Amino acid sequence: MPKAPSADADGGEPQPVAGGGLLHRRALLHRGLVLASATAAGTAAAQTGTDTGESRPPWMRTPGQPFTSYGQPSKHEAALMRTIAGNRLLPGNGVSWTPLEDLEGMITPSGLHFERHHNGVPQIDPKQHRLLIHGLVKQPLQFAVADLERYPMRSHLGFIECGGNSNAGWHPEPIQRSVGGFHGLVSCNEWTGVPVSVLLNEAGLDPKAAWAIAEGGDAFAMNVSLPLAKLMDDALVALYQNGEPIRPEHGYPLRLVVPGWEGVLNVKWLRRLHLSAEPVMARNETAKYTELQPDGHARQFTFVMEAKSLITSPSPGLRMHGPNVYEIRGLAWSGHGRIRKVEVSVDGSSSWATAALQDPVLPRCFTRFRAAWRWDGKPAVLKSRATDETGYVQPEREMLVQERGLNGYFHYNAIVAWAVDAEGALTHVYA
Ligand SMILES: Nc1nc2c(c(=O)[nH]1)N[C@H]1C(S)=C(S)[C@@H](COP(=O)(O)O)O[C@H]1N2
Ligand SMILES: [Mo]
Repeated sequence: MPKAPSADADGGEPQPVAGGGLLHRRALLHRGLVLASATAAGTAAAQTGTDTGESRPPWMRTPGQPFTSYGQPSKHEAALMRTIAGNRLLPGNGVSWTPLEDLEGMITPSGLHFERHHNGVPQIDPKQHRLLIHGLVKQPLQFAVADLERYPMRSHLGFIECGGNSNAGWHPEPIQRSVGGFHGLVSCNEWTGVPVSVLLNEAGLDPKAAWAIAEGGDAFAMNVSLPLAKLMDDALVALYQNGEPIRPEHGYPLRLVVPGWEGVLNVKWLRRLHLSAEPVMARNETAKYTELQPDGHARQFTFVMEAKSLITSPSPGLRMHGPNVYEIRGLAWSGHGRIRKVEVSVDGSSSWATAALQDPVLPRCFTRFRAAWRWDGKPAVLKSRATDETGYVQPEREMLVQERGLNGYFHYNAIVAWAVDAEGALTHVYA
């Protein structure tokens, strides 16, 4: 087999593949590369495993805790939590952010999935809850949750992202927050339920039906219009989140899941699908989730979340610990399908190296990327750039602002830059 010249399998020095010390994406798998953070094992008994009795740590000297009926995180991880930004007068209206910088892999734990509620979390009795399908159908139908349980199900492993996620990126000055506090209105879960197409086919579609108005069973009775073609393609009436019944804050007992499309369309506590010929022009598709562009026209029905990526580590709030080899870690996703490529730059876009994509790479789903970086201790500017399977490339901020102006509020997906100073501190910059 030909040897990759830049990632020497024999333990030689991995060679840079881009400016600033970015190494080949396979470099981290090779011997030659010492991350030098473990303490060298000495000869003390604990380090050789021959310690006994009092010399062992306390948790090895008494029996452990008994079983728990529902597991909880370690008490040492009590700081791992969502950041809440509720409305003072109406605490049920607001958001909570996922701490993206503290998580690994591609799945967001259910308890850390971001939240966006317009009027709080309804406490729904699943026995009383119904889903009504009506309007331009041959036969209106009503489903109890137990009825839906009997239909064939399917899972979608995918992200839900609020259309307003990352909107601080439109600020004239770069805001300084953690990755989660800036971009954490996106999370990735396994959603399982009944394909909407199965239920609509059972009701029988009137040929005039082109839209469905989905309504939630919260005190806001939030509603949105969805093109019928998307619902028939891959939308789900989800009952399960990460394998268990959906958490109350994410739509218990039923939620619409619309893969890759704006968060607001994923109606929680779903109670109605009203088939119609036209959209309903609800508040969340007219007053909100639309935006004025430089040419004076408003963008409306911007359903798909475009490709985006972020470096979650290192990132603002975290620190570099001296010159060394680091694994740059991040997340990429696209509402159009699979992520094809993520590139990383540590010299502010002068040069780019291709990051490794961790399997599985699924459509409309978080994709974890990793790149090896030998930091020499000098100031650097870190960026990541995603390309999806349609060939769409995540734009630099300047390009996005040129195209959309600064009246924007939604759909901010520009390349994000972190500056590293000589002390190893990170800040958000426009570069
Ligand atoms: N019924 C109902 N559905 C809703 C909302 C709501 O307030 N009520 N918020 C929407 C918005 S704007 C978003 S971004 C997502 C958030 O989903 P999550 O709270 O599960 O993350 O739910 C959407 N579905
Ligand atoms: Mo949203």
